[in-house]
Amino acid sequence: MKNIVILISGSGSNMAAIAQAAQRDRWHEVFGARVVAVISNRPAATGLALAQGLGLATQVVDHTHFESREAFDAALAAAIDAHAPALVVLAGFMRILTPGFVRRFEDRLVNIHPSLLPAFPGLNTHQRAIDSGSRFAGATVHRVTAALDHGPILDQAVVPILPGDSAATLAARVLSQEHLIYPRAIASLLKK
Ligand code: NHR
Ligand code: GAR
Repeated sequence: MKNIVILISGSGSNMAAIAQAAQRDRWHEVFGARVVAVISNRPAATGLALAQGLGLATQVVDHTHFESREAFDAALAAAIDAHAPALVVLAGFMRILTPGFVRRFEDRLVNIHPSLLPAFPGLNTHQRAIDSGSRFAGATVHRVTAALDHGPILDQAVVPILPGDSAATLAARVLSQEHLIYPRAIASLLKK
């Protein structure tokens, strides 16, 4: 069995898109894969209730309870390891991971970032894309390496930046594409 663990911090819409694709496309039968747990670093993440509504087990590892990034990452790694995952999926997960954590899950760790990487890594992506005068924005699924938002690219989607866009209207347009490409990129990793 290929276990999938999804890490979230917020609304969890990418998590839900992946879990729904897994059910709809019968990943259990096709790939021997299943989403086994959703873990949030924020107890207030609304994605936790969404995951429970989809029948998924949830856990919280609250980063504010740890005095260093290393201590938080060690607790998070232990929670993940309990599921012996084939894939660890960052879906709106908002804590930078230490090199030790990345090494431990090397080749099993993927992220979706809401820009056309290598443009606009890091935070506040949408406003920076608008301010740059770019005509296009998008989303990128990539492998996670120690260098933030710089791992090998697995898939991308492009959307236009329209006159009058705010960060919020652009983010919504990008997010609807994320929900298509993230399940597709994960399915293609499970195929291997
Ligand atoms: N960790 C590593 N090592 N490499 C990557 O590529 C990572 C990663 C952890 C998260 C997601 C990423 C994104 O897609 C991601 C990629 C958080 C921050 C950040 O600055 C930056 C990028 C991403 C996620 N976080 C602040 C921090 O101090 C906290 C911000 C907050 O809590 O709101 O960790 O954009
Ligand atoms: C998504 O747009 C995701 O790409 C982005 O946050 C949103 C999370 O939405 N991720 C980051 O910015 C990571 N730093 P979701 O919780 O509804 O999936």
